[in-house]
Amino acid sequence: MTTSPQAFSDSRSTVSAEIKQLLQARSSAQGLKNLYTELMRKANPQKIAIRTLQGLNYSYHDLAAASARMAHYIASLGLKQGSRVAARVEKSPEALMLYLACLRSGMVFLPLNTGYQSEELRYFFNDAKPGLVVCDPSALSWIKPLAEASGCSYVETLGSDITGSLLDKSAPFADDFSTIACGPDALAAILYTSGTTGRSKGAMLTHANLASNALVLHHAWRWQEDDVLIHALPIFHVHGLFVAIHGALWAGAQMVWMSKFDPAAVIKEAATATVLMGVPTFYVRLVESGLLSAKGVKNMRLFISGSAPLLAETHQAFTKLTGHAILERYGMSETVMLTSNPYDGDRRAGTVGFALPSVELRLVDDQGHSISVTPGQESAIGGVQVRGPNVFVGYWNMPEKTKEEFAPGGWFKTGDMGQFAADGYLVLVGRSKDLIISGGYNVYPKEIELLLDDQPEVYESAVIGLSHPDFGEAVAAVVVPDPPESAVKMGSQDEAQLLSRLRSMIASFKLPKRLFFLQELPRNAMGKVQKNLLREQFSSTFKS
Ligand code: MLC
Repeated sequence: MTTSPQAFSDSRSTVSAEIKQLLQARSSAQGLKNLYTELMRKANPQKIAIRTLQGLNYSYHDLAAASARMAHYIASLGLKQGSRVAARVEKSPEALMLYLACLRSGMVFLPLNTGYQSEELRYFFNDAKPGLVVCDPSALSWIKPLAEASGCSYVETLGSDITGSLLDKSAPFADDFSTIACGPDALAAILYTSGTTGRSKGAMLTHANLASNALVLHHAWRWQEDDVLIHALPIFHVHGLFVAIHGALWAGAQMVWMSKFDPAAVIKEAATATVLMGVPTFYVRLVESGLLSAKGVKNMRLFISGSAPLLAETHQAFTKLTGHAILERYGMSETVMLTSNPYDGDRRAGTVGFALPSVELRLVDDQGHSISVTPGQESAIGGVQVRGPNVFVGYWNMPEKTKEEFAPGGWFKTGDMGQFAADGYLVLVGRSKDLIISGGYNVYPKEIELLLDDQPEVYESAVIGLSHPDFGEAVAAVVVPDPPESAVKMGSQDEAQLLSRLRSMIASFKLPKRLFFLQELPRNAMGKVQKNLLREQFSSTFKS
């Protein structure tokens, strides 16, 4: 059974009609030709699109002109439409222009976390086979050989200070570019998410996936041209790249651009801005800063949280300090945004609200049967499944994995467990997959366990998420050394040594914040490691 809550009922049919029109087949005159065209439809060329804290202003004309020059440069390489452009670059307005240039030239944007180390990049390059790799100038010496080894012929640099060969080579080209009409089903981006097996999967998102979601959120969150979004998220993930940037551009609004999250800077800008999007850690740190007040944020109209569960106590503390109820929503790389608490009405702590217009949600039992939902009654708990124009088309190069993750009828299995409250709010109650979400980043334990188990002093390991006051959950590892009896002798020096070796192999957000040594892992009768017992044993590790 799918939900039909009242929260979005007013806008549901209008938005659905608009989406239908937008996503019409490519032969149609009004249909979606290119996401870029839709994103820039309301753009006033003279208007400031991005203001940086360093005092630089970028108009909508600047975004269009610079992305045109880059699109010309990319087109001049002779890459086939649909070629991948991998970017491991620091956050900058020019990095956003690169994304727009990829859309315009029919390339597939592949953003990569700037924390990724060489083994992680080797995997992404070998899997996605990018035609062009763009990296920070400081990383060229080690990224170029990795890119070339994967068969990539073009490697350019882009610094966060308006430097790099990409800008130099794009500079001579014209300021206008005829954006390619690639149609709704063309891939716009591939976002890698790690997986339960330890192998990362590239979620393929089309122009239609992203455009339909941007349109839905435009209405749901009442974006206006005079909005000013505080943009403090990284731009290599769905949240910062699609939800935040698409929202602002679609409305022709302005962004205040921060290279990273800093509570004092956010609070200063909140005096004149109108919208903030963040992961729960942003809100925890804002509350703790001691700088929040209702007066200080009186111009703000909306605070949105997502990518990880927001604690009810943070929700309540924030309301007490500011008078604002944070709007919590729910999404993932494969589906962009699925649900949202209502703009008008009760933004309920501990819930993720209602299915967005055009998004269908259902809960299924262990056998995969749809759980029926009776209005006015709390539903049973079940696996959350979704379908709609926002749902990705599959994992890059992984047809079997893609098949596994979809149920008959085109329902995508989110891996989250949920329950509908009597009045239709969705409550996420757990995960069916072994996944840790730390400060809004997903970490699959298997990837870290495989790495640990490869170390000579490790016999076996179990990676778990422990409750953490700042990151929500933190990665921790329980290690059985080789030989296991030596666990009793292991101390902080061994822990530091092992962690320092891992640091050069994985992005730091995946690095366990603590390692514990045990002689053996607790196992059930089937031989499965009982991670719940380990989580219990070490539960107070990060308690403040
Ligand atoms: C940084 N560190 C983290 C971490 N971020 N460790 C675990 N989890 C994280 N999220 C590491 C740093 O490398 C450093 O390690 C140490 O922790 C302290 O760092 P910090 O200075 O306190 O962190 P900071 O740079 O301030 O970053 C914290 C943060 C950042 C929360 C601001 O992680 C962030 O911007 N998160 C947003 C993630 C995001 O955008 N997710 C969206 C995914 S899309 P050391 O060892 O060097 O000291 C998605 C779909 C959806 O999920 O629905 O949105």
